[in-house]
Amino acid sequence: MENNRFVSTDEIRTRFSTAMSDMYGLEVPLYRDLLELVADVNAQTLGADPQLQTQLNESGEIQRLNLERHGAIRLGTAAELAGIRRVFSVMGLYPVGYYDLSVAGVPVHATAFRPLSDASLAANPFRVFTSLLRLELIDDEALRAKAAEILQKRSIFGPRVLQLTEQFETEGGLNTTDADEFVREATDIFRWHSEATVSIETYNQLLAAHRLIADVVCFKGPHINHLTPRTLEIDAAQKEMVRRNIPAKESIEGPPGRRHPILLRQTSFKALQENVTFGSGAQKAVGAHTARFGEIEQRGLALTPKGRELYDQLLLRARQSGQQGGDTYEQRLESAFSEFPDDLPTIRKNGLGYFRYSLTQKGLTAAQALAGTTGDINALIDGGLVHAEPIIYEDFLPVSAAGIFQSNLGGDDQKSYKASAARAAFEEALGAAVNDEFALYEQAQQRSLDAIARHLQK
Ligand code: OOG
Ligand code: NI
Repeated sequence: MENNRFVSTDEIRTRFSTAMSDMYGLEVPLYRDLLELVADVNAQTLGADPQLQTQLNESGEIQRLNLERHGAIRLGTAAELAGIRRVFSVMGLYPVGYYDLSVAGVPVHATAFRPLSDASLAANPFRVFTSLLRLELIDDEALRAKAAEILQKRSIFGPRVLQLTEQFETEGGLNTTDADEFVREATDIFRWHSEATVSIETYNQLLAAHRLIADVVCFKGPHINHLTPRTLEIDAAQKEMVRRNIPAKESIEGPPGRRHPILLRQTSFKALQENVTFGSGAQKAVGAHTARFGEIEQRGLALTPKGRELYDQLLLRARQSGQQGGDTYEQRLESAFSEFPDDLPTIRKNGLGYFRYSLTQKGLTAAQALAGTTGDINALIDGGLVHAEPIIYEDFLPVSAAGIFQSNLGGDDQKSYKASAARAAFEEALGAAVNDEFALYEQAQQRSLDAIARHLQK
């Protein structure tokens, strides 16, 4: 009874992701065009593929499809990251995975805040790629100190969002009115501010060190830099972007197109130039800043460590074979990935991906007869008693993330940092360990197997 006073964290997340989408749509109208495009492509894809429609209906995926989005934010200090962790936990978002972007010449490291349980992912899988700036990677000592000082002075959280977060933590939830207020206040953290907090000189200095440093340091808060809807057919979405005159990037990131999609594939439209006012009084100046963009993604099967290793290997091969031959990147990618099996039984039997198992109608009827047998899963599948459904990848591509960063910062300068993962420092700033994504998929798979075993034991 007690808990009925509270709305669920899933519900708060849905209200939040809707509010964010509405806000971003007002800030970046091209994002609304993208949503429309994705809805059109999805409707067309489903219309043309009744089998896919049935599969999405059966797995419940269909319910979340139009709600599904991810966003990305970039934070400046450890305190901001720790605060964001508390705010996000009110909406059932928890840190998963560690992403070291220094390998790609981007001075940040990151985690993905996302729901963990099957039920919460099904209710609304909204996720936020959250980066933390690594000032220690700025070589110029004076500039580093200046950036730190600017960041120390800002407070990205309003008092009310912190109060409501604390109330959630002490009381165990928020009622519907408080949840609405929380959502309004939390959305406000990620709003765009067209007035920079620094002079144009400081902005340019930071921009020269790295475009991303300027993006994080010079503004009042961590503006949401993109929101990404999920499409069922990214090749069609990419073509459609071009047809509708949306300034799409040249190629799709991630694995090539396949019959059975793996991990995720992403494309985007290029970052917008937006007017910004710098400084005040006599120093006031008008300039521009490039940060915000639009992105579309298609999600596929979650890979096991073995599958991920094969993926990394093939991707590297496609990239490195660039020098020789006249093939396009797409062709090289296709040819490298011909080594990655593209039928579900082979993927499954080779342990390359995660699956969710369930008894079929036939299996449910036969369960009594099978009672007490140990149930070799492959035999049960071959006998048509058990169905294996790919588990969808809920995370981000490290390499793709870097590509997206690079292509959307607006410049083509390639910085390089000595690759230096600093996971321990990141977790200390976060105030918690990040969850292991492989363990989460493994557990989801195991839970489905346990449920079958329990059924057979009855
Ligand atoms: C985040 C880039 C990562 C993705 O989809 O891989 C990302 C950023 O630019 O801040 O969103
Ligand atoms: Ni993204």
